[in-house]
Amino acid sequence: MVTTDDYGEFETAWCPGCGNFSILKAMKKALAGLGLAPHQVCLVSGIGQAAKAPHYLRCNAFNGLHGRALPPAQAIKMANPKLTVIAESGDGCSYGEGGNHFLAAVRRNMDITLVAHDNQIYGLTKGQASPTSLLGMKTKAQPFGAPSMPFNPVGVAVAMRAGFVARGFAGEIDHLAGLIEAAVRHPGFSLVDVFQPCVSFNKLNTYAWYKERVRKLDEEHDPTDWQAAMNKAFEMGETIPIGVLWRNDEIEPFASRLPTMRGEPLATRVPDLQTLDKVMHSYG
Ligand SMILES: Cc1ncc(C[n+]2csc(CCOP(=O)(O)OP(=O)(O)O)c2C)c(N)n1
Ligand code: SF4
Repeated sequence: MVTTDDYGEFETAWCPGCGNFSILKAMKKALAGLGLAPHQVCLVSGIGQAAKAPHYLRCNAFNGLHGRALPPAQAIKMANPKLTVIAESGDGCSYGEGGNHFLAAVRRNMDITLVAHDNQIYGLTKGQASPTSLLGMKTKAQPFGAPSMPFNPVGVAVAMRAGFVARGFAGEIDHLAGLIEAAVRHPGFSLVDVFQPCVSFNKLNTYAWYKERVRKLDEEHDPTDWQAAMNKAFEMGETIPIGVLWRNDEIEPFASRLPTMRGEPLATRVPDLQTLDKVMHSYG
C-alpha cells in the first residue's frame, strides 16, 4: 500500500509558517490516496518558492524555466501517457510568465493537472505584485498600490470551459487533498488554484484574511452548470468559494484527438529507423 512516507521528508528552504508546507502535505496525501507509487508520478515546475515543491517529494520531477512548467509537463505526458503528470508552480509562474502556456494547456485539454500555489505575490523575488494581486495592494515595489486589475485564473478557465476547475486553500489540507485527487482523476486538463499565504511578503492576503472569506461550496452547487460555475468563480468579495467549481465531461481529452498518442507510449516504442531515414532524406 502506498503511504505518504513513500514520498519522503526533506528539509525545505521555505519561511516558517508559509502556506507551501500545507500544500506539500495535501499533495502527499492526495498521491497516497490515489494509490500512486512515486515512480508513477512526475511533478513539473518552473521557478519560484512554489516551484521548489517537487524538490521535496521523492518521485520523478522536472524543474524548468520560470513560467514554463506546462510545456514540459505536456511533453512528458505525450511521451509517456502512463505517467501521472502534475505541474506545480506559483501564480506568477503559472499565470504571469506562463500565462500563454496556461491558455494553451486549457485549449489542449491534455490529461495533466496544474496545482498553482496562489499567494497573490512574487515570493522568491521578495514581494512584487503578481498577476493575481488585488488592485491597490501595496508592496515594496508598488508603494502606491498594484495598478492593474487582478487576473482571475478560475474565472478564465471556466470561461474557456476547461476540463476541471477547482479552488482550494492551504488552511484546509484535507479538503485540498480531495480536490487534488479529483483533479488527477479527471481525464483531461485540470486546474487547482490554491490560496497560499505568503507570511513574509503578502501582508494583505494573510491566513486570517482567507479564513474570514473562504467558504466550501455546498452540495447544491452543480459543477456541470456553466453559468453557476461562472458566478462562483467571480464571487471574490466577502465570501470566496472553494471546491470544485466546474467540470466539463463533454470535451475529448487531447490523447483521443491525436493519433500518435494512441497505442504504446512514445517513450517505450521501438523506432522504425528505416522510415526515419527515408523522412530525413526527403528533406535533403
Ligand atoms: C522569464 C523570467 N522572468 C522573471 C524571472 C525572475 N523571477 C524569478 S522567481 C519570480 C517570481 C516567482 O513568483 P511566483 O511564480 O508567484 O512564485 P512564488 O515565489 O511566489 O512561489 C520572478 C519574477 C525569471 N527567473 N525568469
Ligand atoms: S517568501 Fe513567502 S512564499 Fe516564499 S517561502 Fe517565504 S512565506 Fe513562503
